[in-house]
Amino acid sequence: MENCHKKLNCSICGSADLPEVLDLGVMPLANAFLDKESLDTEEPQFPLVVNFCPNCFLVQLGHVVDGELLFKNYHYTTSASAPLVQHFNKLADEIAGDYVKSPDDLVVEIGSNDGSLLSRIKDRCRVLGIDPADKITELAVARHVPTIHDFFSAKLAESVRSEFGPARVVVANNVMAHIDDIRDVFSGVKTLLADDGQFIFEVHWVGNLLTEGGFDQIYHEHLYYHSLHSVKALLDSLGMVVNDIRLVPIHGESMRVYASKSGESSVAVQDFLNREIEMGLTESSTYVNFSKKIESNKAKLVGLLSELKARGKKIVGYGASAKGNTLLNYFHIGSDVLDYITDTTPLKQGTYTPGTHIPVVSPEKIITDTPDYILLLSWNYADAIMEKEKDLRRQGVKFIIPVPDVRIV
Ligand code: DWN
Repeated sequence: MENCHKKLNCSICGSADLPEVLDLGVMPLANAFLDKESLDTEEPQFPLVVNFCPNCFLVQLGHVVDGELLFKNYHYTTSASAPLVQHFNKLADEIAGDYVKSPDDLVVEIGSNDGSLLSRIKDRCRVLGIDPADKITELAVARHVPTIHDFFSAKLAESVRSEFGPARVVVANNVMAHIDDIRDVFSGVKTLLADDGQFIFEVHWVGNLLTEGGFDQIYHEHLYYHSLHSVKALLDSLGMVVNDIRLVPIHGESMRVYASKSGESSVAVQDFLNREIEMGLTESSTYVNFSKKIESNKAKLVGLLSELKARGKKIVGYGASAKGNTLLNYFHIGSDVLDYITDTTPLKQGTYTPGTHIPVVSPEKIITDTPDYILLLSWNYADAIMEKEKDLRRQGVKFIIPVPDVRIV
C-alpha cells in the first residue's frame, strides 16, 4: 500500500508477538482537511488496526502511514485552543522556574508546533523548536522562536548538540505517540540532554482512553497509546530513569513523564504502575473488551442524532478536531446530519473535513445561523467551552457531548 507499511514488530521491544485487539476499518487521515477543489479527488484511506505487545505492554497501530504525508501539510496549531495555551504556559513557567539555572541554558522542544510554549520563556533562556510542519513552523519563526524545520532524530540530535551544546531541558508534548522509530528519537533525546538535564514529555494516557477518554483518539497520527509501563520499558532499555509521573487534564488525561540519565524515581512512579496493573492495562483482554464500549457509544449517538433530525432540528459541530473527524468517519455522521463545523483555527476555516466533507467555518457563523443542537467534537475542552458559550446555552441551544457517554447539556 502506497505511503503505508505494516508494523511486524513492537516498536519498543521488537517482539513479533503482536495480537490484534481492535479494528476500526479503513479511515482517511484525521487532519487531512480538504479545500473545495479537492472534494472530488479520491482521498487516501488506510487501515486503523490496534495491536498489543504482551511483552512490554505497548499498544500500537498495525500500520504506519508515512510521516511526510501526515505532518508536512499540517493544519493543527496549539494557539487555536486557549485552554491548551494556558496549560503549556504553566509548563513553560515550571521549566524556567525549576530547571533553567542560567539565561545561557538551552531548552529544546520536539514537536514545537507554532512556538506557543517556547515563546513564553524565550527571554529567560535559549530556546530551540524542532517541527516538520511547513506552515506551522513559519508561525513559530514569526514569533521569534528559533525553529528547525525537520523531523527530530538521533542524527539531528548530534548536530543540534554540536551546534548549540547540551540541553538543560528537552520537552515534547503530544509527539511521542506519533513517531515510528521511537527508539531512535528517545536515544536522540539522551544524546542531546545534558548529563544533569531533564526530559519532560506529555502523551495521552491509554488508561484514560479506555475509561473517560474517547476511542476517537485512535487515528493514524497516533501510532502509540502509551501506559507508564510502555514508556518505562523504553526508557529503561536506554539506561534512562523515570523520575516522576503526573496526570494532566489534557486530551482527556495525559501522562506528563519526567525522565533523566540518572536520579531517583518518586513514589508516584511505582504507585502509577500498580494502578495500571489494577486497571488491566497489561492485559490484552482489556483492549479487546473496549470495542464493545465503542459500539454501544455509536448506537447511542447515531440514534440520538437521527431522532433529532427526524424532528427537523438543526445540528452543527463545534471544534474540527482530529478526534472529531475520527468519530464522524467511524460513526458515518456526515453533512446530512451536521450543517457545518465551527473552528477557531484560521488554517482550517474554509476547508472540508476528511471523509465526511463537512464545511469548516469560523465560530462567528453560529451567531447568524443559530442551531438547535451543537455536537461538541472537541469534548476534551468541554468545561472551558461551556463557560465560553454560556450565552448560547441561555438562548436554549443544547450541546451534545459524545465522550465518554453521550449526554445533552
Ligand atoms: O496529537 C494531537 C493532538 C494532541 O492534537 C494531534 N494529533 C492533533 C490534535 O488533535 P485534535 O485536533 O483532536 O486536538 P484538539 O486540541 O482537541 O483540537 C481542538 C480543535 O477545536 C482545534 O482545531 C481548535 C478547536 N477549538 C475551537 O474551535 N474552539 C478549540 C477550542 C478550545 C475552542 O474553544
